[in-house]
Amino acid sequence: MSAATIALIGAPTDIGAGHRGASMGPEALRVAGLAEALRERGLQVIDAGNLVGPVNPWQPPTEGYRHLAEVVAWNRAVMDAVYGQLRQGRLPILLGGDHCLGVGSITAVARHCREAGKKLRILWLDAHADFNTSDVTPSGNVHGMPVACLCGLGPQPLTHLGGSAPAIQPADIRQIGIRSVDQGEKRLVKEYGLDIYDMRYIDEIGMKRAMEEALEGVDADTHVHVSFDVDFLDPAIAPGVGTTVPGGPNYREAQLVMEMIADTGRVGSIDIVELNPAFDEHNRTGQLAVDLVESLFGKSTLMRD
Ligand code: B3U
Ligand code: MN
Ligand code: MN
Repeated sequence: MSAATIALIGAPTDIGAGHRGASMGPEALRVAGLAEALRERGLQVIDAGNLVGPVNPWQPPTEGYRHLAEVVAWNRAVMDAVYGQLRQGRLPILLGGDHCLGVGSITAVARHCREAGKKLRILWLDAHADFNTSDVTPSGNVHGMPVACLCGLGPQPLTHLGGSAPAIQPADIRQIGIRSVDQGEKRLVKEYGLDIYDMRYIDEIGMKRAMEEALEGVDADTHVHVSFDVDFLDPAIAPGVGTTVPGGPNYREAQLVMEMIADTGRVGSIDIVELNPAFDEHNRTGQLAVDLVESLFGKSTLMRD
């Protein structure tokens, strides 16, 4: 079976973030050789270039949100681009940009799955649960809210980006690596019954078993979407993000996560978000992200090829 052509989609914005610089993420991933690395694995890759959207006005929150109109505009562009690539049978990789763009990306993926009669499994790799609302957010930054928006909790233009709401059910998503959840956010994730594999749980049972549980039920009819927030990784190996949280997966654990996802053979779309070159050291976090995405496409660290 020939693998789907991969389409890289750049979304150079930090519109939902608390620090400037994630707008440079797409270029840092290109400079780190993402397309070339995947081609070397025998994959077909096209670079669809960068989307355009409003500049970041860098304003304080209004009614609990920073830059909501601009966030919506970027997410619309992302949704249309991701859906367009999926319709052509391609495997989109969204190069963010901050994680607010997960709303547009996953709304498109969910629509595609409905139309194709596929089950959806979202693997949300992140230090944060990203389940805040305007009532409980400590910052107003929409990159802390995309999972809530996708589950129907949030401002109407984001919850209804694809027409109807919610775009997904909490049961569609598994969150892995979580270690920073705000007070009000904790109550909400419990209320919505999110399946969270936090670092405490991973430390207790090990990454292998955690991933086996997170991937349980993935079968030939499942579309796996990987939403990879680079702050998932321990800051010791990935300093190039705006919001570092200590105690994340190390290099070996992160590789295992990617390899176990690759083994399903069901990856249909990916987000790489929150890479912030302004905080990086000679693009080492960008290079690590490329390395891990190679593993997501089957580059084994062991002799299994
Ligand atoms: N939970 C905090 C911080 C945060 C969420 N996502 C990131 N940072 N990257 C908030 O502002 O919502
Ligand atoms: Mn995130
Ligand atoms: Mn995060």
